[in-house]
Amino acid sequence: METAEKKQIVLSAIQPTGTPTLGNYLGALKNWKTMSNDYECFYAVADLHSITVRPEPAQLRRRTLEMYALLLAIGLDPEKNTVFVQSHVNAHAQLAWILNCYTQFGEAARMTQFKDKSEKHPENVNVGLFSYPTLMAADILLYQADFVPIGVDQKQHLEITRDIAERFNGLYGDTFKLPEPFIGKAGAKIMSLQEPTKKMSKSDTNAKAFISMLDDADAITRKIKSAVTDSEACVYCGEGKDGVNNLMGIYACCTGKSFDEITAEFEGKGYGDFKAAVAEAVVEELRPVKAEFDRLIADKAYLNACMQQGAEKASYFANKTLRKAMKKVGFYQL
Ligand code: ATP
Ligand code: LTN
Repeated sequence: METAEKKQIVLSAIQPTGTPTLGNYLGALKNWKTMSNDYECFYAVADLHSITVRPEPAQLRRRTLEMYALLLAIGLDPEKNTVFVQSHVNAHAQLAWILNCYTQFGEAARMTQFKDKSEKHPENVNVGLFSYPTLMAADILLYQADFVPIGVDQKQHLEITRDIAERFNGLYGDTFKLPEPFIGKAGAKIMSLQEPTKKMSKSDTNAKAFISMLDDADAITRKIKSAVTDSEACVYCGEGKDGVNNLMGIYACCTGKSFDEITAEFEGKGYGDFKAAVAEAVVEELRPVKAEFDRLIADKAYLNACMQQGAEKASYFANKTLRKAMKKVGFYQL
């Protein structure tokens, strides 16, 4: 009898800290969608992580629902994939505690995101911010994930996840699969439209620096037209041409064209034509997502039902790994 080949497992998560940007979309979410056809996928709204920056409670609730709707709006099928909210699956916080005890203070202190965020929010350098990577490791290891689609800024957290898993496996025998990062080439790091040496970030105070996934066509076109470039007026990817490189990356991600093809397409043309084409490609890319989001966000009962189902499916898998880890550590079993 023919047996269906077991699919490899993918897990990723995104924090509900605001409307995601084109950077989040091209760097991470678009790959989530692509991978959802070929892998067994678990995708989470990382609400536990987001309280490290103490959001206003009503805002956190609203953003969690919106982020969940947005994940379905990009085309993730809640029947085929497991789409859930992290705090609905108790195992995440439970395994994170265990992993805290197998992580050295020094290795957590080396995380650049921790250093960056502590500098940005000196008034709230909490222990949750410090142990952020062990919660992320728990997210990943609970599902025995083979691949984790992320933007390049999260690579260090993937490395610490592997280190913790290896250490635990070394002490107690095989418990966790060692996950590989999956970093899409072109969209790995989309830069700010205003300061193209900085990553595009939804928390940027200058709204012209980022494109939100729910911006309308006018706003997208305006922001791309005012994107910082250089005085050369020649479309190719080169050193010191951060703004143009970034727009080329965005265009490549949206159209599937290579950098060489893009250079050829705009030979002899200026930045005006180039920017107009980039804007149109981005508008077309995001248009169906926004339409589907608007439809879904009006149907809270449906979203709640999907969340409930996602939480149950995720808990089933996560609890299996959690029980295994608890047994290995030596917790008394009833
Ligand atoms: P913030 O800017 O508020 O600190 P963020 O935009 O980095 O947050 P996260 O929720 O931390 O958002 O990231 C979600 C995913 O998007 C991660 O996989 C991250 O690597 C990816 N990502 C974020 N910004 C970019 C970017 N500019 N380019 C490519 N990928 C990105
Ligand atoms: N820290 C991630 C969000 C995140 C995540 C995860 C990503 C939380 N848990 C597990 C991949 C796998 C970020 O994007 N800032």
